[in-house]
Amino acid sequence: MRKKWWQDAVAYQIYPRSFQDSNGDGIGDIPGIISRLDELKELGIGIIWLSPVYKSPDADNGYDISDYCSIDPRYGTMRDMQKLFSEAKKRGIRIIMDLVINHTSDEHPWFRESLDPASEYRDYYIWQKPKGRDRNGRPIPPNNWTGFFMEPVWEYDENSGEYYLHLFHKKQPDLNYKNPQVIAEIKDILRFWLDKGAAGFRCDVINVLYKTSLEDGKKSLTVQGLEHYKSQEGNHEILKELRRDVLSDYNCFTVGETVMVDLPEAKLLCDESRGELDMLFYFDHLEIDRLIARFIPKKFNASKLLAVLAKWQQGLEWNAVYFENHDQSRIVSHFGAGGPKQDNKSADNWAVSAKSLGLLELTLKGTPFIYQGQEIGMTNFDFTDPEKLNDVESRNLDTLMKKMHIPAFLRWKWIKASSRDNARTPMQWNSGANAGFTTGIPWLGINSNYTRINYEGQKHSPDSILSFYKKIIKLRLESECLKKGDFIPLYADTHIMAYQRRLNNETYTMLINLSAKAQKLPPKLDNAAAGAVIVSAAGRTNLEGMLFAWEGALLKSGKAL
Ligand code: ISL
Ligand code: CA
Repeated sequence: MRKKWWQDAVAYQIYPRSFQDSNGDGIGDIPGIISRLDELKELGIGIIWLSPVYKSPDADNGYDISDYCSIDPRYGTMRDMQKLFSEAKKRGIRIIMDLVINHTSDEHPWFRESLDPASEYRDYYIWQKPKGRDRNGRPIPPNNWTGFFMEPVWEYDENSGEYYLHLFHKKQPDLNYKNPQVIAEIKDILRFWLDKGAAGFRCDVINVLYKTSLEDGKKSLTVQGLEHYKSQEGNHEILKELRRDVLSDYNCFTVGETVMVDLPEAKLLCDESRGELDMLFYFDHLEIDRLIARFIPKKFNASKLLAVLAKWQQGLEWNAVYFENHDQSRIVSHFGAGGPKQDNKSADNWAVSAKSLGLLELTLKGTPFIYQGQEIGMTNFDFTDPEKLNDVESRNLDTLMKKMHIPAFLRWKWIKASSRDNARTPMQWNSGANAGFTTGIPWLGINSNYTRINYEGQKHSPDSILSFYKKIIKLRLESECLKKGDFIPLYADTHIMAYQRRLNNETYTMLINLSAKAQKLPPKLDNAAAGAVIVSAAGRTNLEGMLFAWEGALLKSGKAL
């Protein structure tokens, strides 16, 4: 039996370039992370997921890797990395690495070699002849697939007269998982990091590795062609092989980022007896108020949120639980009072909703992942000039929408809602210059609200969002019921939702108001709401039959209700 230590910890995602700069070049780095480990320990963190720090030309901020076994000089050295492992270990914190193996950078030596059709590396990537020629003699791409970044997925190489496949940026060519040599290389990379001290991996887009066929896809508004490579049998086989041949030799775990995954697929990917992934990140809950994945905002409804959460909480043995990451909006700007659709006027509402959403995340079953800055209620970016956008996805989206003659105000509205830059603005440590992130010029604009929202300002205030997170993380870590108890949905309407967590004789009841108006609790919840209030985001000890605006409250009852 594997001891599943990852089920007893709270994880924290670090996006290194935006966390803490140590040398004034405006880019966060590994020594910067080391200097902040005490803060993470104090928060109660047991696992760090480190977004990529490998050598990369940065076409997609490190998710395009040109050397899997070396550290990009901007982030530091391998010695720094080793120090990070050991300093974290001293504080009881394990580190999982970001495993980006669907694609490499086009500057990776494998791809460079692969440009030569005669090279043994040619078959490391997916090269295809044109389908034919058009009337002007121009090559026609091998199929009709569309990609994740709103750009063509086939890039033509004049030299060899063939195309290579890239589901993401053209500087991110997809590896060919029909080639056993590729899998052998990946095993070496896994071993390299596990031997250095990694405690596992967050596996980037891990359900699209295996392209069963390269036939045309069904017409689709989102990613066309998906049915030929999403969660294929060949993909399951690869995951099993990596577990069997490498991962099982170590005391480690994997969390998959699985794009467009549905519950039946997820069940297979996480079924313990199959030996593939330990848990996965799904996207459904963050898309309840969005159209076309996360691009176009639509109305929020709490009962939809509860339905989606319940489906996954009850559908899988163990979930990876998250509300934010480096690709998503800040949760307080998305479901909370910091968002465009909500009342942004009152600082109280911002704080109460940030706390309530934290309470919601930390009272779900699974391993919670907190994203840097979430614990202080950081909000979406506030720059107003599209020129300031860094995210390649947003920039491509803007170009595409321009071609479709979508007016500028609408383009900006949608980009503001969906841009990955929302989560990528630098961490707000204090109210000093550049929010204490850097002494130089930050690589991406710092949100001007840093004088009001920052770590230092919240550290010593017992009522702050940060102090609240510390308190509920502690509560969770001490409760088997909150970590592992069953999830039972109780009630939801447009604004409020309620659920219980139960284990043996213990019952916790969670009530949350996701609206800007106070809400009466329905009579149906009389019994559930009769328990003792353990913690309320509005600081109350007695609910008196209602929830304040944005208030979340956790109650405890001696027995199941
Ligand atoms: O969120 C998305 C789909 O709506 C995409 O923006 C995102 O690219 C997708 O979730 C996959 O994300 C991961 O792989 C990408 C990288 O750009 C992301 O940062 C990473 O999290 C390619 O490696
Ligand atoms: Ca730096």
